[in-house]
Amino acid sequence: MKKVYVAMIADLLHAGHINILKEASKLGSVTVGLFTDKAAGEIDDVPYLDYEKRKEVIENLKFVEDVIPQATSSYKENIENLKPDFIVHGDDWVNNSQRKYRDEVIELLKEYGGKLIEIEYSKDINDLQVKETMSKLGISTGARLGRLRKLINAKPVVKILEVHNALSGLIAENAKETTEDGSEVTFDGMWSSSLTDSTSKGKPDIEAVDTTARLTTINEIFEATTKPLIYDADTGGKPEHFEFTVRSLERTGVSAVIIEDKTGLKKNSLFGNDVKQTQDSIENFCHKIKVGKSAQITKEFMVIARIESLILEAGMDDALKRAFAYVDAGADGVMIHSRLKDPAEIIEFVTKFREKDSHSPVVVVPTSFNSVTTDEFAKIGVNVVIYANHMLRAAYPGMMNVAKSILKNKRSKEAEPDCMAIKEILELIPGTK
Ligand code: SPV
Ligand code: MG
Repeated sequence: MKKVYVAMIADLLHAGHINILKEASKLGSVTVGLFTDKAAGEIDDVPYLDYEKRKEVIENLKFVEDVIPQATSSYKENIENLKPDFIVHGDDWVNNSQRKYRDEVIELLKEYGGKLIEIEYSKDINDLQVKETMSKLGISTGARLGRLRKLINAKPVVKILEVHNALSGLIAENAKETTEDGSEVTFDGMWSSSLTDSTSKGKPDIEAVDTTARLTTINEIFEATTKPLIYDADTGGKPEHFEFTVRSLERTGVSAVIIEDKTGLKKNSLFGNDVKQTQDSIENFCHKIKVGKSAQITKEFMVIARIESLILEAGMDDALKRAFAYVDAGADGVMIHSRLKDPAEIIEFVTKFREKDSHSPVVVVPTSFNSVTTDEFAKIGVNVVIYANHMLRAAYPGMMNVAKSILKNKRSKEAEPDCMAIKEILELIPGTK
């Protein structure tokens, strides 16, 4: 009996998968290399169902003899161990971001005379279409909430975009780009920024917009999107109040809250010491973290502690001391902030933190140190990168320029090229026709 190897993620099993497995079984005994969540994360596709659940489905298919994990997006290890006579794959990878793995497979098979069989990719049904249909149906509160932890565990780095209303939420949901290496990339989730939510409500970023108003924005965003959201809760307020904030966020389906270790009247961090800002004591802030952690009901919700030592020029040692203390107090991760253009202090912090703590998630907000790429952050051990204010900062100048152009020209004709076409806006939101 010939050995046949088929690698798949099989998150949402459909006729396309069955066709490949059926064809593969005609060649011999089929072993499925089931992508682990981490392996799928490497190709920017984190499954909704975890490995064990997917395995249960696949191993019960009549075309499948055995299921083994494929732990990386490269097929090398499993090919070398198994030496299959055939590898069967859809022909879609000839031209997509997985081409490099295809090239490697061809090289490896050549070494012992194995053969690659490519089956015509089912255009009428594929993963992307199924996922798009699913996202139109929406997502349950619990599934959205739990998604962030899954993404952090599976992906080299999680990319988060600021949102301040449903429309910017739709950009985070739908924006897609192909990078230089041919990979198709999307954002993984959203950031409800205190700065941009306050600004879009015409208020300063000083905790003046209350939690109810913030949650109204989030509910509007959640009606139009499916991706997970991280909530900027400023200082978290008094511990007694933070307890209720955690409950409300969880009930809404928010995945994580970030609180910063400041006290008194909060000002935006990017002011640094240009304005009066006071850092909380380690003891008080650890207490607040503990209150938040004991208030949550689900096991997936995350309380992330944000360290302001570099912002307030309290030094690297203070930043690290606080990071370890906050993790000990139960924080599910730390966010380190800096307002310097030079990323050196952020890199130093992450490197030193990782020397002692290899697993706690680290979050960065590269508004000032914007020269570093998400891949570079991933390499030094950052887990989550938040682009914290860019949607609102992009929208405002566009709107102001058009408003001024109408005033200047006493008509809107000149502003038209800077506006989205009417046809486009009419069709932007599905269901308007
Ligand atoms: C926010 O987006 O509101 C933040 C990040 O807290 S920063 O503005 O950089 O402080
Ligand atoms: Mg903020």
